[in-house]
Amino acid sequence: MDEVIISRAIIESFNKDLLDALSVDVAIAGAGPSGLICAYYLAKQGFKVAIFERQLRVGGGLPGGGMMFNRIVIQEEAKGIMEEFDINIKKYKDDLYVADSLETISTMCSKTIKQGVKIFNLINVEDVVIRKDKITGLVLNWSAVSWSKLHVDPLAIKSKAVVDATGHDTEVCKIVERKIGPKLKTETGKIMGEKSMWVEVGEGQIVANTKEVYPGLVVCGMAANAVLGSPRMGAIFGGMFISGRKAAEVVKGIIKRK
Ligand code: 48F
Repeated sequence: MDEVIISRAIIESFNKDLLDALSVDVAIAGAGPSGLICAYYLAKQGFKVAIFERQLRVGGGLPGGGMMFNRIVIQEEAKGIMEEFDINIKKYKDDLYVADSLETISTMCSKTIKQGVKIFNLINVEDVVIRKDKITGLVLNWSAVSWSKLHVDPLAIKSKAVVDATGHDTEVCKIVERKIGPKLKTETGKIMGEKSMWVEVGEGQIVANTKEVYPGLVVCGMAANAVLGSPRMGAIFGGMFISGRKAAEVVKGIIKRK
């Protein structure tokens, strides 16, 4: 065993994947539940997908469950997605089920990677590439660079569609609004902003909010509700999952249109 061989194995293997990700069908910002599910359904249909996640770990808000009680609630409509991933759920009451948040996120992450999705953690999406009024890629840098505020120029990748799955922060849409002006497909052209918690309305609107908000850019998960001005919903995740699956269909439509 030689230290240099270990180093070479890591660098060569990672670089091969990163080079391959320079041109993908779909680039997703954020490896929370909606981003992972969107990626899974796209990869299952043969699309080449990369996710860029700025944290060390995947999962976004899911592992934390509700107020650090590591359980999530899902409703009947999302049961099929839990079954597809083979995640245990227990009926609680009426159409509500409870699942272990750690089992949920680890299984989703594992199955998404096994489906062929490349997930790059510790990489921050800091800008987009725009050509002829269309988003055509992402601009990336190491999270450590942005956190330490070092002045280091980023690198860029090309994609046929981009998904903003960055949750409450709607980071990609914020960049678009800042750089292009109020051109998002919302009432004002701007990010409408997330409203206070209202589970029924939030869960009811999230799927309709999952759409293309600028040519080549789709919003899903909590980002969809925040951009379109709908409420947050806390630790119920059915809407997030169904939004991720719908985003995959919206992206498919964009790619076919080209
Ligand atoms: O926040 P997050 O889990 O978003 P989601 O998939 O799910 C929302 C729920 O977790 C919860 C909820 C349930 O009702 O409201 O909040 O919509 O995952 C978003 C991920 O995006 C990453 C962030 O670290 C998180 O893991 N992220 C955010 N900004 C960037 C980013 C960025 N600029 N570049 C890369 N990743």
